[in-house]
Amino acid sequence: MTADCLFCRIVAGEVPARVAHETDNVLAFHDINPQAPTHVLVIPKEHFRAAGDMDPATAGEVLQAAHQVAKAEGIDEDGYRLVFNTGRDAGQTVFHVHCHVLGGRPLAWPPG
Ligand code: IU
Repeated sequence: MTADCLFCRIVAGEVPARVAHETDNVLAFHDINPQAPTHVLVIPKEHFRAAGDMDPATAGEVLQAAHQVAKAEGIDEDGYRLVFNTGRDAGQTVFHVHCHVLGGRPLAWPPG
């Protein structure tokens, strides 16, 4: 736990979140400012700054959970997007790695 990290505080139950999925190592919750009909964030409970900092097992669990969220939300058949914003140019604002699960409408490409 990193005391000044918002997502660590969500994992600790100190900040409320609408949980979509949880395992021993991973938590998924609905984004507070959704950009699509389904917008869920999947995070490892352990604090890592960005995607490349995760060990392979944790990264795999995050991806597996993201797919389970997509199935549970009913967006797996029409399609969905997984996004790890990494660093300033990508617009990362919370420095506890999170996988955005976006779907429920056609998503434009390329991203802005
Ligand atoms: P980013 O990839 O670091 O830009 O995404 C951070 C996300 O965290 C963003 O979509 C916010 O809406 C979301 N979020 C949240 O769900 N709850 C919060 O309290 C805060 C940010 I601050």
